[in-house]
Amino acid sequence: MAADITLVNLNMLYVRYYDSVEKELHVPLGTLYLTRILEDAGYEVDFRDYQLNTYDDPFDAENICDYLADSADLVGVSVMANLLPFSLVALRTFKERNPEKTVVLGGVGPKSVEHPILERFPWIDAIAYGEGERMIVPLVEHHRTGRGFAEVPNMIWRGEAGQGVVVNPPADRVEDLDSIPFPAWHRIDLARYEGYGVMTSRGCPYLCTFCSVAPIWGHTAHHRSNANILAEMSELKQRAGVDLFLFQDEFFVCTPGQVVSFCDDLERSGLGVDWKAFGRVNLSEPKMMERMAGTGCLELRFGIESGSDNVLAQTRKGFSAEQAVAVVSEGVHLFDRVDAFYVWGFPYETMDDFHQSVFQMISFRMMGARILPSLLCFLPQTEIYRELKGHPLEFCRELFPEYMLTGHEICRSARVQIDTKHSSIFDFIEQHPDIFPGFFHYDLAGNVWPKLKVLQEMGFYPADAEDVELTDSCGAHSPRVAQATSAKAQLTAAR
Ligand code: B12
Ligand code: SF4
Repeated sequence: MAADITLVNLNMLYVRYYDSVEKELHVPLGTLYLTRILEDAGYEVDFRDYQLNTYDDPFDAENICDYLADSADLVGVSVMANLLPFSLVALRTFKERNPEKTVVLGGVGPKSVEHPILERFPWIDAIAYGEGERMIVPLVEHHRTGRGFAEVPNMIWRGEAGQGVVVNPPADRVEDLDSIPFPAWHRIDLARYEGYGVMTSRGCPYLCTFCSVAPIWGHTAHHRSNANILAEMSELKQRAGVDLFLFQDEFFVCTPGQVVSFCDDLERSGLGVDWKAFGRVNLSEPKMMERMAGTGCLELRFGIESGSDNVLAQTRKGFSAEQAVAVVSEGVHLFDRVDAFYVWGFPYETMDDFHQSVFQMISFRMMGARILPSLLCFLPQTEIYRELKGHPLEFCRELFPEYMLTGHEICRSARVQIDTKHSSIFDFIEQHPDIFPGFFHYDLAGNVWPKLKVLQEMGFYPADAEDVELTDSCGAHSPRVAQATSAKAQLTAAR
């Protein structure tokens, strides 16, 4: 029997550093959640994880066509912003060869640019927004029965002639996250993966202006119960011996009380596993961090963003540089590793502000924290992008915000190199700055280059291939436990 839908995960970590390709297989949560929902409702899902492809060049339209050669009539593709250009280009070829198939995009990549995508690229039939659990069953059912998209919630689609782009009303958010069944773990060979992510919550109530996650979930957070999270962890441990979990949600640390209660329940469960999580400076008090470290948390990651109170205030970060210093100095004595994420290149970040960040980064590095700077990325759903009010951004083929790798560039230090045979993808990005603003920069000459020079001089970007060996490709998600760097780790090693 032909499947009711082919669901493809295109969310992947793939970076070419010098001569090597860094790939890290992470469980594809979004599409596995949807697969499970559909299976429970009696539909047949052809689930495919493109992370497992074996093509020499995974980012070639021909290979995507080959990969989808025997797909169902309805094809749903999950994509992040970095692979949005490639996906759009590749799906064009796919649709040319399969005009009868319906192509639906989903995931965070098309967020806030659904209209121009549907207006300009007729080979995309519709784009899903919000939580897929709310719309995936009606999508498949209405497609099967020929009713189209008109009554499917959370859909944006191209209407009949003259109707333009139609935005269907949103479904309510899922408030009781425990009611969502666990991802369809039985559809993947768990043992092949390195990163086992778990989402303990959805959404974040803060209003950081550069954030691309909180707007996706509408600035409202919902949490799973401890029992529900632990049941998922236990299932993964039983199925595949998973003993390191990556809590991928931004608001795991929501209140110290909640985190301590989770640690208590984790200890009581006797699971005996390690984990990593994201924290928030103003919510991370010493007792809570102590409890986390005592129950297997190896790594806590903070979005510090800037060492300048001026920038912190303008980005509405909700804490001060002094608070960050207090929390990081405490954290490095408790965890094997503390990650400190910074964003640089804000339009209003003066060189003075920037130097305050660099000074703080150096201090934290000396304490053993791992410093992860990222050049500001103007994703379309962010407030900081809207604040530009049309101020033109600049494109530079040698330099992308770390985020925005398309798969074709070779990273050399902070610079990227592009083989001319792939230059059409970069032409495509340049032709659509409103769809792909994340690849563009604010004031290269006055803002980006001078700051990058300082960061390179201070060793925050790898200078050569050897340095790269020492760098984790994607600090935000790394499933590795080696190379502990904190004051705690140094102390343990010295004993
Ligand atoms: C886990 C994760 C990863 C994993 C993905 C694992 C995988 N195979 O799926 C890995 C490690 C690969 C990854 C990599 C990257 N990531 Co990441 N990642 C996340 C994280 C923390 C959680 C994603 C997740 O699992 N969510 C849980 C599921 C349930 O939600 P979901 O995927 O959105 O899916 C739901 C809906 O979107 C919808 N849906 C999803 N797909 C589809 C498809 C269809 C057809 C339909 C109808 C609906 C639908 O239904 C789902 C259920 O409700 C998010 C932050 C976040 N909170 O979202 C960042 C995030 C997605 N990542 C981001 C980025 C930028 C990256 C990188 C590009 C860069 C980086 N430095 O992190 C890299 C890729 C690097 C490279 N060069 O290749 C950004 C994306 C921004 C954007 N607008 O695209 C986010 C939002 C974080 C951020 N702001 O920095 N990431
Ligand atoms: S940057 Fe972090 S704290 Fe700020 S809104 Fe986004 S997820 Fe929330």
